[in-house]
Amino acid sequence: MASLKGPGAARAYDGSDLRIGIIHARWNSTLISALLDGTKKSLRAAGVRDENIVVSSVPGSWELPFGVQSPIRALQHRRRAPHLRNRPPHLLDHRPPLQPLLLLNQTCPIVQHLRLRIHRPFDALIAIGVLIKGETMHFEYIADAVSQGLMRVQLDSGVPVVFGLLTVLTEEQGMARAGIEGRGHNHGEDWGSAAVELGVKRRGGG
Ligand code: DLZ
Repeated sequence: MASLKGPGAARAYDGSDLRIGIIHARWNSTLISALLDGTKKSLRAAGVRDENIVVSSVPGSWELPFGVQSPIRALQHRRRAPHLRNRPPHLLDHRPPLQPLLLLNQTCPIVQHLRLRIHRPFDALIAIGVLIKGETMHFEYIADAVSQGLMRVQLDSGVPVVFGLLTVLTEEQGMARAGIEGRGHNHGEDWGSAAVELGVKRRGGG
């Protein structure tokens, strides 16, 4: 029988002009890797260009709210302090610094265009983590704090933060939700689609 779960059918949103940040935890790396692949697959399917998918990691899920907040803060800081604009991009932005190019020709339109892209904010962020319940209360504390933290970042900043945190009781439950070994459904695909839909809507589209 078909499952009733999931976001249901949505119209196709065009992500070709969106910039999406993915911040993932490194704990439970097999599951994370599959979820990351699923997320990128659906972003690309919606037209998001590879150069506009910026991936970064944090040690564990506990660090996800901070990891998601960092690029937003970095951009706000640059806006408030124009004299810092020529500094190398924030560590979440893996493209090389453009400083030498800027020194070479401050007025070149291509350089200006590239510089704008580097300083362009994210349209949506996706936080990915996997918490597997152990024998202690660790799971409950982290799950609750991370959920609250991610919600806070998205409401305080106005940048959509997709909740890609799996909170599972067993590894098997995680595998089914990461679509590993043909099992279940890869939830990362839903997270990518959600980011595109929210990014488009935030811009007033859809
Ligand atoms: C410590 C810990 C534990 C026990 N379990 C997980 C987990 O299942 N998933 C996860 O993403 N992270 C886990 N961590 C690490 C914490 O999230 C965090 O990285 C450390 O406590 C350091 O702050």
